[in-house]
Amino acid sequence: MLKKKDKYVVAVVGATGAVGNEMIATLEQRNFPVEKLRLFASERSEGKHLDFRDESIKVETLNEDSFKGIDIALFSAGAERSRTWAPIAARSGCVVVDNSSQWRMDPEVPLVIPEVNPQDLKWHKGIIANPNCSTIQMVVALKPIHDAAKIKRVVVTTFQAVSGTGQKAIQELEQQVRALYNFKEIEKKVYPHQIAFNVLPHIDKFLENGYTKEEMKMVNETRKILGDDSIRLTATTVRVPVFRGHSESVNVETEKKLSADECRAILSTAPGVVVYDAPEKNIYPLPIYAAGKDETFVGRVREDESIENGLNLWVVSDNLRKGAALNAVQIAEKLVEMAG
Ligand code: NAP
Ligand code: 12T
Repeated sequence: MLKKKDKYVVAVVGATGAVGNEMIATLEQRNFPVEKLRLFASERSEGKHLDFRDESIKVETLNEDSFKGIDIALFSAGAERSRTWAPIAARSGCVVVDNSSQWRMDPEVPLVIPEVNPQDLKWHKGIIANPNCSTIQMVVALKPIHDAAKIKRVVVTTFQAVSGTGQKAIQELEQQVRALYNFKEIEKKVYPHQIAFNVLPHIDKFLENGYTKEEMKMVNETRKILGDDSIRLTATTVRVPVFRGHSESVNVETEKKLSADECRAILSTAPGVVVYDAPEKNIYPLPIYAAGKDETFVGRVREDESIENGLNLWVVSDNLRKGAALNAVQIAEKLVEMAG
């Protein structure tokens, strides 16, 4: 449990990455009560410094004693590092908010979206998991609908930005676009196919059931967060040549009937949601406008005319903000609020 203090010693593990960078910026922008910030990355980053407020902070490598004196550690250095280091950090008395997939489905680890299930923070044992980016924005939009009309089934297709895969994928899209404009050969290192001007129905690795791991994360994490295993859900996750901002086409079947107007009204008062829905004026959520913002934008709300009680939604959010860094910092803020 976090002890009440005026200010906390905070660590970011994976500080030089796409999510880590955003975590540092988010801590600063939200004025998190940081006493001291410690930054960790691999040996590759030795000697690097990163800015926080008006300080330049040296990036360190991890060792068994790294977490001594740290109150809260935000992890974004990949599942393998989380497997090894999160338990070591927790044993040092530090509360870990982990962004990787390593601990999400562990029954001992709460999986939390602060707007949806903050109560689950009460039973943490030192590690708290941040859900997958695609799951977070979908569930932020689904929760108020579930409360109002009980969701029976969800069919979701995602359109995911390359920044979800990290710095190397951002560079890969940039370099492929540049190469193609110069009639040069493209290089493929991160994705198995060209991502520039293409669409790949493949995120994370394939599993034996023919789905990808990303698709099954959406199914299993949603049930855990909503605490409802009766919800049926099926996903297709797709990579698109967008730098920042995941988009999702979400089809929902509910027990109770909700009209499109009722759904918009419910969503317009939901925490973290902005309804952006005026198709007659070409107004609907777009990743280029969601990038850099905190909210989850919902538009194209319409009834699914093929079933009794169905809705279609278009849900867009910044995968590095609400999908990762912001959700993690909001968890830390809740922990501070709850600290005794
Ligand atoms: P990234 O840009 O590739 O950054 C990876 C970070 O991990 C870098 O800071 C890297 O340091 C560090 N790292 C690698 N090996 C390390 C080691 N042995 N010890 C310490 N640090 C090490 O990746 P990213 O996109 O930021 O993603 C990082 C993690 O966040 C992944 O687990 C990913 O699954 C997760 N993630 C979660 C969500 C979400 O849905 N909540 C969204 C995106 C990503 P160097 O710069 O020194 O190599
Ligand atoms: N492979 O946090 O490639 O489990 O976009 C998030 C994003 C894993 C995760 C991606 C991934 C995660 C991606």
